Amino acid sequence: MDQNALKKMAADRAAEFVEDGMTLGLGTGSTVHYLVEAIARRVQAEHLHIQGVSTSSRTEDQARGLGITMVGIDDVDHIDLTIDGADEIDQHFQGIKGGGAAHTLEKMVALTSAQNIWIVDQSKLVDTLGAFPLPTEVIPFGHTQVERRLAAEGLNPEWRRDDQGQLVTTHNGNYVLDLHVGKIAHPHLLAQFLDAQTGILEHGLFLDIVNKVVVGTPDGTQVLN
Ligand code: ABF
Repeated sequence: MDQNALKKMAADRAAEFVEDGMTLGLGTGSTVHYLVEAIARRVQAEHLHIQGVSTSSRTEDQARGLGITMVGIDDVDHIDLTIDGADEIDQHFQGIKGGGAAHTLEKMVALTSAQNIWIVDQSKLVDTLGAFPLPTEVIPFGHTQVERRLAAEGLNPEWRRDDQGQLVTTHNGNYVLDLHVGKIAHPHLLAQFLDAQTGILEHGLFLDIVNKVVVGTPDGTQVLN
């Protein structure tokens, strides 16, 4: 069964956790693309009254186009449930996100949510975080100084570039610096270090955030709590 089929499996299962009346956080990525389709089907079939808060213009456009009411994060006083993808999840439910360059908005929405669910295919489950390069969002002013500082710490920073070799910019107009750090034995310590770095707006370590993980596997969907 190919990876997309496993992603769709997880997304379809996670859509079942959506309840009428919810304010939903909608993540970003290819797995979430399937999720938004599944939620839209339920909204139409069951006449659900929900409103969505997006984490990227990609998700916003897709959801609106499928008839889901979308509101801004500053138009709501809470989010009941956020469902998002992830790049890596370890056995302690710690994660790396940001492969889609949307991790700052994703973390803002996640931290505003009463419940968080991640939807992944089984390839995202790892013993230890770090095989996936850790994304950081860096403001343009002084970005080369940030790179120099992180390189001196042995974090192997690499600017994320598009197919034309141009620096990728985020929704906020910042750059993405991916850290090739290998196995992250103590993610909380690395998160604390990155949180203290002037110039780094946000990093992709999502620690102590998720409540439930829905995994697509060839043997069916697993819901991990
Ligand atoms: C998003 O989900 C990003 O943080 C992460 O990179 C992505 C996973 O992408 P996909 O679902 O396409 O594998 O939230």
